[in-house]
Amino acid sequence: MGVASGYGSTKTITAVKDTITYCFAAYGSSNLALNKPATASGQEAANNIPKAFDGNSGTRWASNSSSNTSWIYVDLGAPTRVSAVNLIWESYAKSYKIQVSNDAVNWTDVYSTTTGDGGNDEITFPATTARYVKMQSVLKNGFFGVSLFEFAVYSEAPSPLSAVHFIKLELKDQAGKLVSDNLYWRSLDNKYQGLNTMPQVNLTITSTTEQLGKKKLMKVKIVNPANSTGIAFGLHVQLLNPATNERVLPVIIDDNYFTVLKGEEKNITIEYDPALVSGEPVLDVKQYKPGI
Ligand SMILES: [Ca+2]
Repeated sequence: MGVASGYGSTKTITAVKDTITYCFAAYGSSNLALNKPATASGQEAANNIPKAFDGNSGTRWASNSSSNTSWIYVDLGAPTRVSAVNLIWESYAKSYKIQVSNDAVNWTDVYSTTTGDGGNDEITFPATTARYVKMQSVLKNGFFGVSLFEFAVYSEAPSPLSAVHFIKLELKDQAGKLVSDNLYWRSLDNKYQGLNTMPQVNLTITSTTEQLGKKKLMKVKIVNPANSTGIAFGLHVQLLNPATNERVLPVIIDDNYFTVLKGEEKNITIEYDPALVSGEPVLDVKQYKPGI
């Protein structure tokens, strides 16, 4: 399916005891410039420098100058990998540069344009290491100076999400032990049509069976190879009677209708009564398809 190009991107959150909610962007990396100290060629009292870095696209920095060459830079605190900037303009520069530096004196251009048209500029450039990231105006557009609602800096370019996408949440304790593991699917348009066009994935399935009193216990390992075509969504596991192709019932399966991401595996057990099956049961694993 249209798996987000950000597939596999992860975000680790260090939660504090009693912190029960945490908001985070479900894509790309986080904004490195958020609430970081910054410097500019000038500012308006009401529209001051921090307002370009407050994560609020309703507040802005204004240069308070009619100069063409206003500038603003953020201090990330330490040399940091950067490869993308997002500018949300109020009053834009037609011609401007993005520059980086490690001493706020010597600046290197990583991006420049002479055809700026304001709005939202999502800029990417080859990854580099820098402590300071600057927007240097060369030619403003409006009568007044330049003004930015937001100036965000990323180590990785934010990836656009497909309409339907998956969110995997893992909760680990301080020792790194997995406490809970949940997978969610979400649709930006509330239609979930993308689930119907996901490719069927070639899974590697192996099983062993052992006697468990009068019952038998089948241990099943389902692997979604790292180079597969995508996510194995909504896997339905059942045992079939080889003679009739009918389901063997009842069986006790410790999980069902689960999803296995690329490069991951799932282990389940199926307990059944061999008296209900003539011969060896057939293990049937089906991925979600519309209509079944
Ligand atoms: Ca703002």
